[in-house]
Amino acid sequence: MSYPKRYLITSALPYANGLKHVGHLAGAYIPADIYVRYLRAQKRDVVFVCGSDEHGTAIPIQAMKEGTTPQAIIDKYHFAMKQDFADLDISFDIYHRTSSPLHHETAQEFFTYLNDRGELETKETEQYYDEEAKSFLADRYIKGTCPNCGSDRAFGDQCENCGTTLSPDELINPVSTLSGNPPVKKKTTHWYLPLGKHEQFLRTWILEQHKDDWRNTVIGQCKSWIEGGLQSRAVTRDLDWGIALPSSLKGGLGKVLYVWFDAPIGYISATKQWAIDNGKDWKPYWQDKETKLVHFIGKDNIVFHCIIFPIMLKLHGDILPDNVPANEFLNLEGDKMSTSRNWKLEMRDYINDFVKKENGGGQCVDMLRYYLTQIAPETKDSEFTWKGFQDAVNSELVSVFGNFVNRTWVLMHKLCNGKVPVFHNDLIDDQDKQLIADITASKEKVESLLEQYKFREALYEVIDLSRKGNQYMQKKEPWILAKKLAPLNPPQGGTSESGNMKRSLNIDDTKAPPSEGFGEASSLEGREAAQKSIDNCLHLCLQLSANLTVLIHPFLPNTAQKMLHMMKVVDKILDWKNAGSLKLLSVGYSLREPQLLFRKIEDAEIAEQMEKLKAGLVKAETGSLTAGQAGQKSDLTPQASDLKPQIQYDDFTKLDLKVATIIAAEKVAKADKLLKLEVDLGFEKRIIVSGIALHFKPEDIIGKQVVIVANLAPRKMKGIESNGMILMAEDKDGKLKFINPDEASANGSSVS
Ligand code: B3M
Ligand code: ZN
Repeated sequence: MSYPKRYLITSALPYANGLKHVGHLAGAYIPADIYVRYLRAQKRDVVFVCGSDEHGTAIPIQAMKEGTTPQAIIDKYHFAMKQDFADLDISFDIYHRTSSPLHHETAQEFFTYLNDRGELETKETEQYYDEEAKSFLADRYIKGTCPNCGSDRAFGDQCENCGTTLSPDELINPVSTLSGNPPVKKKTTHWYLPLGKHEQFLRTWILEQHKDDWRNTVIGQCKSWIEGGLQSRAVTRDLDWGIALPSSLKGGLGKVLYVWFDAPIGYISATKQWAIDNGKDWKPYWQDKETKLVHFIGKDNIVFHCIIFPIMLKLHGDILPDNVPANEFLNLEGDKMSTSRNWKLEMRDYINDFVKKENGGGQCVDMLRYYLTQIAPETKDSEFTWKGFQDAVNSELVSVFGNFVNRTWVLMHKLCNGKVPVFHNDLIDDQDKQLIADITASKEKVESLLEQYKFREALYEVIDLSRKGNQYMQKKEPWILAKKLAPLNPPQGGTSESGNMKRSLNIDDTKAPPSEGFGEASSLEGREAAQKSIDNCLHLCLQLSANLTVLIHPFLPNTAQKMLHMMKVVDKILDWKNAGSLKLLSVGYSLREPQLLFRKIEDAEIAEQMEKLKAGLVKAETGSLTAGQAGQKSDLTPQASDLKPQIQYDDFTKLDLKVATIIAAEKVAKADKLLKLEVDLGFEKRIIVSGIALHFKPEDIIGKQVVIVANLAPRKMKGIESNGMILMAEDKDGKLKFINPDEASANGSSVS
């Protein structure tokens, strides 16, 4: 089989606007790391690049939330994310950042190259502009009323209440989030990448050439984009955070590259920086057809990596990705992971609670890597549960893999003087032959699965091989054979060492056969035969352990290192070509004492994590009115809804909040969402029109006590003057609820 000359492997560049959770880890980082470690073990020429994505509106929005500058935000999260990846042993060759001057230059050069060759179009459009802030407004910077559900907290790109995708023009009563003023329309010119021109190329390249080797989920998304009609995409923005357009460009002043134009170019600039740091040439990695480029991403990034970036690469004369093994999403305990609802497990939380704990370290890193690979959302969404994590660790890593290696070592020390015993060929039996066949076959199996990005199945094969080792040992029962050696080598029943051995072998004295066999074993031949059987069994189990070290290494690097230490061998043994060999450990070589590879996960640890998760959710729900809705979305979308800019006490006192009782309610004609309510304020009755008809039946709410904004300027809706606003919160499912006092209050009393 011939392999590509070199590999360039990328993981999605995470936005530097917040810490990332284990869903991201499972989607784009662990699979890439497994693949890269495997390629390195194959001695292939591979570079693994990643870095922080530091542009786009997500950054200044986060800065507003945290009351700081965009620069402070990217510095904070860039270094924090870099540390998280390092703590979880994601072995990037470089973790770069898109705010670097090298990246700015590279992205500008790329844009200029395409523009100079006439591959971009320009179009003049009208866009919302904030005259006070002197700034065009990105869609996310405009708020207003949703034309679909009537929520007054919709953004210019999407309503978080009903999930509808919007354009700023569709918002009713739009206001700028920068100044709070209604924005005005102003002409602006932008550069567009005409995707439609490349439709035929995409059809041939994806739908024909890659129809069999790309994942179905990826092909499916590409197909629906292509069939849905490819629109031109603006690649520039009016924004003051990002990569400025080249200064020579007419009309480019004050504009930046769209973040999704510059971010994937980040893979190229990261490669350049890696080459500078290592005295290499970056060009072949992006320009030589013999390079295999693979992008590891989550499913929400498919269109950018399979359609838009490849068109850019083609136009720029670069190579195209050979595969984009995108993963689906990982849910958590039955619900979508969500930053705003705090329903998530951040990498940092796991690191603090497990890896950095006294009994944590590398084994806890590997436990997480194991579980996330075992449940990897390769073909459909999957689910992280703490119970599942505990089961995977305790009943697979500890009881199968760890147990096999441990009992092999304990027995080898006990019965073979701590040395690799000889294999007596003349005594080979069918069980030995079967195990040898399994060892030899597993290399091919694991390798072929890894080459196809089937990491779940590949890991299963490795664990299954250790399971076969256990079964083999169970059949061979060296601990029973050991009894036949007894007269010459009496068991040290009372010592802690043999107690240890029993524990780790799960041997129960009461179940061991009685010692009548001893008489028979006392013959020299009997003893020799028993020793030879033991030798053969442990010889094979040790060779199998060495094989497992090679095979498990891409998945669980810390475990492999521990096993290397126990075998007193160096990294060289991890060469992939060693897998399948039955000569990895030389006869007579003495090995170290065993170390436990994995500890058990206790019930209490799981309970504690569940408590934490729930406590986080409670906090988020009480902390924000829109928390429920935000949770319906992937948290990769910026969530600006949680916190508004700070106000002064005086601003607050301008609001007149009062208790009132709904005394009449009816639907408003020709408006699905509106109810006309009459409320009693004690000192007066008045009419309020409210967009809650989808949530409440008029007859159900009469008599309810509510809180209203009593001094809101009157506004006409469907011809009816509305005098005030009713305060609402949303529950977890996005249903509206009234805010009402604990116990009945006097109508007209102030809320403060
Ligand atoms: N930062 C989106 C994300 O984190 C984006 C990926 C860029 S990859 C070039 O999902
Ligand atoms: Zn809506």
